[in-house]
Amino acid sequence: MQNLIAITREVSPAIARCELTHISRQAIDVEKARRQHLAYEQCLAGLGCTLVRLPADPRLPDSVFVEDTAVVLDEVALAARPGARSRRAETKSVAEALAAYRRVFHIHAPCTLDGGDVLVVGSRVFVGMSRRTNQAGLEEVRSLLTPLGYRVEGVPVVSALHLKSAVTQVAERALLVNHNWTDTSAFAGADSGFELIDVAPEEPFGANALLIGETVVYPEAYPLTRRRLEDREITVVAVDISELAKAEGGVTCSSLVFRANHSD
Ligand code: CIR
Repeated sequence: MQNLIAITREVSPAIARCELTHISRQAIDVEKARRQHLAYEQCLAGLGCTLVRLPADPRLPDSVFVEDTAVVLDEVALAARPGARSRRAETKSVAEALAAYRRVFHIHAPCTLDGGDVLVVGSRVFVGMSRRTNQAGLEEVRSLLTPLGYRVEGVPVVSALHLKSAVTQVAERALLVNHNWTDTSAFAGADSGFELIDVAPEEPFGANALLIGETVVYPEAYPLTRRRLEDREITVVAVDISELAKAEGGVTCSSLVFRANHSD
């Protein structure tokens, strides 16, 4: 089994003040969110991840969503510069934790980049052009990663928070997509090599899945889409993330999963 690391962060006691873009504010039960997050972490551990758990920060409401603070590749890590001002201070502690595993490059102003907008599939890097990630952010990722052999492409995000709200990898050559939320032409076509699996129309938020090895960690809330994955022989482990979903979080958002060593 690969030696995988999962960086996570405890739920902030201030999560009620989280950023919200596409859903309206509902009360969040912090204790329940913590229990669900713990079960999620245990799920990652059960899939072979060694957890690196960062402490909660009462000044940073959204800090449980570590995915947005960095992008980790085999060779390097990028410390992001989140599009939401309230989230910028989240990157420091994550970058410090990442420094034990990777050389860390920092994304600087005027670039903005949320890790949730970066989908890496093999040597292809898709960067969502969203409200959180700007053109300068895309160009900076391109200039840092092209010399390492990655092909970096911008993808318009139409009405989702992040690219990975609308498309994620669920098998070596398969992507789960919500066609209404992003332009899927970058992934489609005979030469792309990707099978595109649509979310069930009743489950528009169902395109966010977390692939670890050959298992997909997936929200309990979307059984119809889950069946579509299982019908294709994809192994799915369901987790209940209902409280963090009220903060617009999905299953990829709450961890950064990567190989401990480049050679693994
Ligand atoms: C935010 O709006 O930034 C948080 N409330 C939710 C972030 C979710 N992260 C993600 O999709 N990668």
